[in-house]
Amino acid sequence: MSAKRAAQLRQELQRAGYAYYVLDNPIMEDAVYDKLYRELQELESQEPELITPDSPTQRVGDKLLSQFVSVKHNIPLYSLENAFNFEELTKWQERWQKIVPDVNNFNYVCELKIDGSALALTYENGILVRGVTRGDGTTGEDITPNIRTIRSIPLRLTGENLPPVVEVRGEAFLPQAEFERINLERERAGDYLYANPRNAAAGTLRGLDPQIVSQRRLQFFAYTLHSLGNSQWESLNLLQEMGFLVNPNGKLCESLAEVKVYFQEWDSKRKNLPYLTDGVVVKVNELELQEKLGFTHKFPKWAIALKYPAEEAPTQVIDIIVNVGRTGAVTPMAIMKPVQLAGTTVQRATLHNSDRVAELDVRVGDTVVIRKAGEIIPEVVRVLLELRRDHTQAFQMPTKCPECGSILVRPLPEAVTRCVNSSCPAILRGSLIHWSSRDALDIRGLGEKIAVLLIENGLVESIADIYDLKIEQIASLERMGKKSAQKLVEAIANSKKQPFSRVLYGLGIRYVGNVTAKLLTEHFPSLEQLTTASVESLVAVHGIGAEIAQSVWEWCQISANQTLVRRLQQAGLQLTVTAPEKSQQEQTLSGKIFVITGTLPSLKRNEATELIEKAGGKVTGSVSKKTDYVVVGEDPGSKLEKAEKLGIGQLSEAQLLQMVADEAE
Ligand code: 1X8
Repeated sequence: MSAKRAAQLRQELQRAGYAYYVLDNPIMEDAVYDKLYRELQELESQEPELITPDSPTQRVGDKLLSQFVSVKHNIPLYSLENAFNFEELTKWQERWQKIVPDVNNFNYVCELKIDGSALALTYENGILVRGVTRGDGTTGEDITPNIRTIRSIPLRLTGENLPPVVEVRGEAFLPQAEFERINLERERAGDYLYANPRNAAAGTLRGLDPQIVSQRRLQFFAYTLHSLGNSQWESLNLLQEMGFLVNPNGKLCESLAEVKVYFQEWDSKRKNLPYLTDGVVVKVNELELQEKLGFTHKFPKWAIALKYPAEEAPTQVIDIIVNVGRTGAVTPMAIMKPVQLAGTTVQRATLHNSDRVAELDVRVGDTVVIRKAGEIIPEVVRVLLELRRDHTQAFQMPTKCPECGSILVRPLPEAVTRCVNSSCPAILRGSLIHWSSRDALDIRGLGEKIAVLLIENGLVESIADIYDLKIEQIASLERMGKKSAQKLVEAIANSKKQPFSRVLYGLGIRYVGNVTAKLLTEHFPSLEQLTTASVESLVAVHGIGAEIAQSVWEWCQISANQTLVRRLQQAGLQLTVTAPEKSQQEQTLSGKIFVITGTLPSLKRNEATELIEKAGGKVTGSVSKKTDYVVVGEDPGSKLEKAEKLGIGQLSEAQLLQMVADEAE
């Protein structure tokens, strides 16, 4: 009686789990699942002989493991040879074609290379009996109890006429969001952080407590099937039929030309995936041909990994300097041995602030890992302490401004150290560069080099001074001809025609980005009105928060700023709105729809909403196909799941702030 009931429950729970974890298409309410699961547990505890190894209750063992046993792979589980460009890919083809000169009818299968941990699973009579890590390719570790916790790995294969022993290989990995959640948890617990999802997946799989492994939502993409089928493409289909999760993005290609297209297509598309990929695996499709080609002592000859340029790279710190920005903020920077990173040569990385430097404990001479996240300046991710030399010294933040010598201050609770000397040449230089930048007065030819020359030669002590510059003065500067001097003077004169909102943005008032500047000029159509406005009347403008209002008001109280404004007026700049300015156009997030889920690390939800709206975006409450981005915080809800399902781009708070950076500065 109860045996039959147990079998039915097992089957039904298996079906529901498969629908949920593999098909990503639930067929049962969570509460119903839980109820049935508990019923099965109950039956099994009353009659332990009812327990089968493929019962859903057997996913999570309650025994702590002591250590893992080494197991030799029947067929080596080698890593793949890498190709870093198409030339190397072509050479690979030439190499294998030499081995089989009479073969001219073949295909390739392209699959995304998942940044995880390779596993070999053995099924006997359809039941999972063993799971082994790659190890050194010849021998791995038997981690079966941990592997059983991965819900997208079937404990029993589906399908008829399966051979008595089936071996399946694939990649266990952590989705990016799960990786971040785990690291956050570890940070709270004071544990060291995993450097990337791959390390986190590998570390998790080798953990000795299956309960903990079970809480980390590892996933598994199956990609290799031994002893069945005639081609890789067929294998992928068979694996799917057996109940595995197979990455849906594989493609059958007829030539390297098609492989290239696939590779390029996925270079941008992969950024929207919820897991990391670092390249494309290219395999000869025909299994018979694969067998003929065989292996070198390290790699299969019939497959290669075509890698995307690394976004992280090791290099060495030559020096740590501090940079003083136009707001006086002092930023420590690492100067490094030049290194290739995501396609560009990098030799500087930001260390953000003194807290971050202390946390990293980065020192001159250290070997560090740097990373490029999006478009921003690369950052130092961590120090390879094992490679630290003797006699290195911890970095000390200077107490005096390296440019003007005045004492630096650090107004708590800010993490930022500042030079507060308003006539500091670094601040003047930064202000001038900002003034002439594209979104401000757009003065072509007045970049960093010229700004430095003008200031060093005493020609400019205030932004307003550039409007008094004479052609001869500029022409007398190092490496400046008469012609370029003439052009620069013209460009400066032309900037007087720029609208008031650009002037306001150019002044570089804290928190007044170009969007806020436009908003302010709409409500205060002259600088006169703006400088005499009260904090209350500023806050009254929809979209202007207390911080911005306070910042604007304070700026206006400073007499040096009042002098600057007067001089700009005399020079003939536009300090009133002449033609109506549109505020909805040219905004960074114009037309983009956002959904926020979870608790963000620093912004409150209404603050994030405000930021997005100020940059022209829209925030809605639920995820749909129309959503452009979800901003993901801690403990994200079902919105994230839905977004993942729809393949919608995800942003961290930091990335959101990056997107709206020029609004918030
Ligand atoms: C490693 C990987 C392979 C695939 C995806 N991701 C990987 N990390 C795949 O074939 N789809 S194959 C492989 C290996 O053979 N070492």
